[in-house]
Amino acid sequence: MAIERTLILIKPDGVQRGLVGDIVSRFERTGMKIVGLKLMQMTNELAAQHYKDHVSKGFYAGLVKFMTSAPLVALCVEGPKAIENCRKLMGKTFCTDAQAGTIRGDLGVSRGLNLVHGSDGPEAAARELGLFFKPGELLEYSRAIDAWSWNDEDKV
Ligand code: IDP
Ligand code: MG
Repeated sequence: MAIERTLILIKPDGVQRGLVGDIVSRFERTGMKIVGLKLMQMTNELAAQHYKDHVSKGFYAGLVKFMTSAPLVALCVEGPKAIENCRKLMGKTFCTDAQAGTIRGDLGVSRGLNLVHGSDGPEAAARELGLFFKPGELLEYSRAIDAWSWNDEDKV
């Protein structure tokens, strides 16, 4: 089973609405491990790099304005198939379409104000983690409970 790392952002609406604890908990309680965590404000430069694939889209300007408007929380989450699992926990892009049980489905009612970002593949995860974290800011550590969260049998 591939152990992956992925970038999660709790967007400014999540911070403003006091949902940081709830959202972090949804990733944490799966057994995945938080290996990086910071409160920061996205600059226009960082937004341009992070959302470079969306630059030609009609919603790009509004997206950058939203993402730079107030602090966000950046997380690096590690675990088996972490990239796909985090996307599953987040739900569909627009909260209006996201299933109950997902972060966007449970906590949001908007389209663009959708609370979280999660990398959508291994290349994006590596690139995005490099934008938000310096190498020394992502830690390697074990927890006593790790063997009960994912273990060697997962490799079978
Ligand atoms: P994702 O966050 O589910 O991966 P993307 O298609 O990568 O969705 O879009 C990036 C972000 O841009 C979304 O999370 C959302 O905040 C915003 N966005 C995407 N499409 C629209 C739109 O049509 N209107 C407004 N905002 C949008
Ligand atoms: Mg995306």
